[in-house]
Amino acid sequence: MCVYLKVVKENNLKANTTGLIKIALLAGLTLYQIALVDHRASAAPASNNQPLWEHQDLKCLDPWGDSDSNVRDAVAVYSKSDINFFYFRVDILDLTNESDIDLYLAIDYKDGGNTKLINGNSDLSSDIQWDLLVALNNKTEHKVLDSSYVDHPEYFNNSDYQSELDFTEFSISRDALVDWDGSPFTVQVIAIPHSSTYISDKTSPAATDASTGRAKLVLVFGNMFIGYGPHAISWYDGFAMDSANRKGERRGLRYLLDAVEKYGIPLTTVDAQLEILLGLEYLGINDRLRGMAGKDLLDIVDTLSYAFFMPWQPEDVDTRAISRAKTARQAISIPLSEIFYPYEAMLTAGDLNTIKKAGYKAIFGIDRYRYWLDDWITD
Ligand SMILES: [Ca+2]
Ligand SMILES: [Ca+2]
Repeated sequence: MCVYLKVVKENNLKANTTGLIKIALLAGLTLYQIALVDHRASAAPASNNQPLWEHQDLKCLDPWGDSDSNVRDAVAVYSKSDINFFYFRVDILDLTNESDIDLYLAIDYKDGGNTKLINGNSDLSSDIQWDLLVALNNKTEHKVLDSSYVDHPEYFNNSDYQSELDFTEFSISRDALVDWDGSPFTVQVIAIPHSSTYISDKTSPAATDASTGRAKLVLVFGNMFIGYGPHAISWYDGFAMDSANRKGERRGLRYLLDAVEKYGIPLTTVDAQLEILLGLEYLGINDRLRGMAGKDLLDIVDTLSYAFFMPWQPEDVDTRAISRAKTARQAISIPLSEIFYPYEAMLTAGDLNTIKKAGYKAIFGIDRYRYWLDDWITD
């Protein structure tokens, strides 16, 4: 398989999906997200017996690229609690072991409070009136300050920096919120270069009962399906792929489908061409595809091979090609998609009408190919 669009770190995507993924969706059609792998917050095992993070723990997204450095660019804030502790997680665009960062979590859970992060220093302020301030100074020192700037180390539970997964997590005792009435409270993260006098990044204040919903993540694979065998089954099961460099490893479409089923994350594929679907029928793979489509786990975008639908053909030729493909697809009980993918995204503006009249609600395009048609798409 090859990945046409390099998907950068997941959290970057969460912060700014549309900015990072340059998918050329064309005007003139009713567009909707094509995608559509729902993103889950990373459920990477937390260290120190901290709980797993789930997407509902994600309270706030913050833009990437709004900091003086990637190592201090906060992109997401999470919180959760159990009977003993409050747990927080902050995703950083590129947390490294060498990151120079003082991270503050301001907690506003009752009336009154402070905005200054350092007593007497008005350069460094939160937007909320915090009553409790957790300070993680350059990863070596931590404080839990009350509104009188008194540190309460007894309230600090633990912390961890995950430089590979680019987040830090930490927890404090529930007792730290003295006189808390139990209602949702507000948190804000501020990142500062260690011992500096200016703010690198500041997230929006977020309530602990807030939700960002689930972000959309687009992963585009090409050449996932192949319709001639015995190569085909290897393509699916991965036996023969790159065996020289990856001895004993299997990788192929099957494993992606396994993951989709295991985690219940819907998948849209764009390269199951008609003749390939017929090949997959012979191999029995379509049984699985039909089953997954029936459970709304799989949308196989309608597409045609080279020379069937082409931008240089008359409209009636393209119209007939689409129509016959739909008929053939229905004959093997592969559900039609509401999305059409022109072969390698080659099409002209005039083709949009043809596609729309064929009943499609959106097209899938790949920015990579726009140069073939003289830059007719812009970002
Ligand atoms: Ca940021
Ligand atoms: Ca307050």
